[in-house]
Amino acid sequence: VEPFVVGSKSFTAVAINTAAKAGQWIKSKLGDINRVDTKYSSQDLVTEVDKGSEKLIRNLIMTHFPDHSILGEEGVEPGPEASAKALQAMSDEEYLWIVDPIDGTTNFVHGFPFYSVSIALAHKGEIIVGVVYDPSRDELFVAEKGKGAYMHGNKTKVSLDSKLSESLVATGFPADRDGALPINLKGTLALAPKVRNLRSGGSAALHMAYVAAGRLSGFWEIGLSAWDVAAGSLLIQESGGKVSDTAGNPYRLAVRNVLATNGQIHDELQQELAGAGATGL
Ligand code: 2AM
Ligand code: CA
Ligand code: CA
Ligand code: CA
Repeated sequence: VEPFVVGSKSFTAVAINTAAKAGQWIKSKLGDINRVDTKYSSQDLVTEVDKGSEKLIRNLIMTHFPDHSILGEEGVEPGPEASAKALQAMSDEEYLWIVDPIDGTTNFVHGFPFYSVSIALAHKGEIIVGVVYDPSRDELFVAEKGKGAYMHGNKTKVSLDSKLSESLVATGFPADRDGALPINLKGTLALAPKVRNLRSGGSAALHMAYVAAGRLSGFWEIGLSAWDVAAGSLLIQESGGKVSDTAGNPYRLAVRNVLATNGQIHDELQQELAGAGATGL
């Protein structure tokens, strides 16, 4: 991957190095968690490993780019309003790093090996670097605006599936049982008979990396935050796919209800969600 270079420092190199270091550290802590706390709801989990990973990531980024700003999940009050507000307060920063220190904390807590570190860099609101790292498989997905997306030196490309009936589609079951979950279940009910099959791995960032790599045809989820999606959105765009909100409006950092596909099935999937009344709150 040819990195963006500013002076002698490469944004992409720092993003890669930081995600890899955090991911390896997280993996070393698997099965060694003393306490699981809950945040917004009883399904919304956080561990000292989430906080430690975010600290490690912040320290590394700040060492290289002391003038840059960092928006990280564990630096923000829990709940959807607080995360939207935090993003809004920072969205005018020239360089903003958007960090999910563990995406898939529930999996991490249970030892289900599908979790990731997600790091994106936005310049004046536009994402220019996106990295998602899966420590369980040692897979690193990297995208640079206008320069393509890669997994370990190989260009990633979205799948060619052109119909829902030939598509493997993932979703996420939100922790918010009163709000987002019932909506997601409506969409699931509508789509399950139409697609080849559904999957739900439990890491939005990794699902998006899989859409970029052609392993999934599409993905949607209700009630996400910027750090779940930012890096994955660039991976998909640079792999030839499409990212929008579930109503079909173009992706932007504030999107909470995400629809991400190979492009081919985008409209069909969007119409099914809309028809089921499952595009959001
Ligand atoms: P997290 O593990 O970083 O919290 C699972 O459906 C996906 O939803 C994961 O990417 C998870 O990210 C994300 N998610 C967003 N909000 C959540 C919440 N309040 N509780 C749990 N998972 C949440
Ligand atoms: Ca979380
Ligand atoms: Ca997350
Ligand atoms: Ca997280």
